[in-house]
Amino acid sequence: MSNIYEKNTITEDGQLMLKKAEKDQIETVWDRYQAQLPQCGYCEMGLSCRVCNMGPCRVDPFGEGPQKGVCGADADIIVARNLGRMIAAGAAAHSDHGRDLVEVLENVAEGNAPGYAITDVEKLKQVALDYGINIDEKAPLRIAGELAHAMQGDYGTRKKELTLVKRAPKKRRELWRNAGIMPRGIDRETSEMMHRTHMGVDNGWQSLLLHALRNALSDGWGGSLIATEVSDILFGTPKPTPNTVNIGVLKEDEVNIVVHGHNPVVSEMILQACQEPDLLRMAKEKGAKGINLAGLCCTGSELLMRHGIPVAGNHLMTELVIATGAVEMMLVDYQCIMPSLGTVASCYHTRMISTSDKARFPGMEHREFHPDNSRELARELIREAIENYEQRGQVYIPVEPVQSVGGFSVEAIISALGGTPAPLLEAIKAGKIRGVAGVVGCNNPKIRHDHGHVTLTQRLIENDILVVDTGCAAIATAKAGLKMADAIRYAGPGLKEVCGALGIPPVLHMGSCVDNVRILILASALADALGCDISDLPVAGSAPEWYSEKAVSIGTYFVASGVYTVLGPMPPITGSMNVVKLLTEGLNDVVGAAFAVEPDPEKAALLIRRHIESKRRALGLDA
Ligand code: CUV
Ligand code: SF4
Repeated sequence: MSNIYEKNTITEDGQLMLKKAEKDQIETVWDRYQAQLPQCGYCEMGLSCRVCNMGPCRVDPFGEGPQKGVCGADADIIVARNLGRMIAAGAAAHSDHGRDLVEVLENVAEGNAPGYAITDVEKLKQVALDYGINIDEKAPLRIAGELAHAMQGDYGTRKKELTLVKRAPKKRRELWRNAGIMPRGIDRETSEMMHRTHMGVDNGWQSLLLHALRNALSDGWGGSLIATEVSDILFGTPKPTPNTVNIGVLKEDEVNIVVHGHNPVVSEMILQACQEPDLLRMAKEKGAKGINLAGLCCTGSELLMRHGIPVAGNHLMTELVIATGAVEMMLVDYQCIMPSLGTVASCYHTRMISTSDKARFPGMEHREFHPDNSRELARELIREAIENYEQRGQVYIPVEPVQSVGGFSVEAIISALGGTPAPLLEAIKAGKIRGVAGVVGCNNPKIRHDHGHVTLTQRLIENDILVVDTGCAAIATAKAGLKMADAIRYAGPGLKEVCGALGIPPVLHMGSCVDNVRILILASALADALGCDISDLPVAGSAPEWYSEKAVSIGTYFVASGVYTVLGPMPPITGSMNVVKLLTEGLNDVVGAAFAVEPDPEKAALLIRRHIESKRRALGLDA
């Protein structure tokens, strides 16, 4: 690693853009990270508490200073409470995203959402059946209305168990009931987490952590699953589609529109507007060859999965994309949108638009999308973006895009397998594929950008472990060329043979962060086919570069669902060895899986391989 650019990121586009940003005097996430060092040691260990106004308090990890907060809370309580609140925030974010989709579904049913429609009627019917809705002789819109209503019921307090947990293996559901962690209501579990962590409520670190599992399960088998299913119903269930990735997807001679955030509710309407003939004509009149839509982060993955729309980068690339000077307009909704973006854009001609009623950003113009105005507003904004093309200064797009294939919903994977999971199971049984690993989550300036995702994934596929990925991890491996049609050359002999025969890459893009539930559904299908629980399978999860509270919720519902999960960056829990031990060992006795933490992806790959091989032995697969 010869220079700071190479130290910060493994990507060529990232390195070149960092150099450009420095020349343009743009401050990036890496600069601000450096300025924060050393970060607060108490907070890093989870030992500071701001829950009430007798504090803030901190516990001295060396045993010299205070060992208790003003209220008397010790390190175990403070660490568990802090972690619980992280999970509550993450679960709330995913589940509120799901709620916004349910509202669109409801508006579609009522005829109040021009431009939106029911795209996958089959899926609508199948999910409605899961909800016990009678679909006989009912028009799709009527079913959609009833389904939206039933889903809203899952958010509240009317149920003993969330509806869609029925998709988990029977043994798993029994385990959740026995452990007292069956999620009941999506909002309820988050609300209860906030209640329990109020001063003077739950001061048992074990009971706090158990509820944290339930809270995360309400995200994974509730809010996120609803988000994915309703997105498929409204916008289509993804099928394998070719696409391109990295900053090279921006076009020098076209109007570049970038969508960033999470909810396809906005990005899908922008996509429609970008394809309108009159707007394309207008772009040509302004001297552009066309309108080029590209995505960032998870809303990028949503468009990539369903329409093969290119993705310009993942989390740490979002500032650098603007520094190309090539972006006419960036539209954001919510989550993972750095509040610095408006400042970066002020150095270029890029217009920054915030679109959600619940998310504002400095230096952005607020143009609010609602189901009834989305179509019109999207067209209006694209028109303004085209106008802005004339304001462009110098443009720097230093790389060529990389080819990749995305769109691997569970339905698409099963169909690639010929209609049943049996061929995948056979390949696993025969040992050609040793197991399956989900590699998910964010970027974090604490880890060299994309190094964790790409290195871990390479080591796994070399060793015949099929990788399924989502979110920023999925964009990282796509940029690294691991999802090209001929990426099987990087795979071990068994995986290469199986993927080659099926015509799929060894790394399958399964979508955005809410789509992590697709991984759970796939795991459940494998467990059901083998007649075992998820925790018996040769599968593992990993979040090599995670940063967000959502990722903590995801990791926790993976583990609570029985998936051994290796985190890259250490969560703020090291102030309590009791909490660390429970999460990394004790949970095995509760949910049959636990966390590990390993920032070095080479070592993380060994942990995962060891885990997968031990599960294979336990199932008698290599006897
Ligand atoms: Ni939702 S949560 S940085 S965009 S994956 Fe990317 Fe994914 Fe993490 Fe955010
Ligand atoms: Fe301090 Fe207790 Fe209040 Fe936390 S809840 S800030 S530890 S007094």
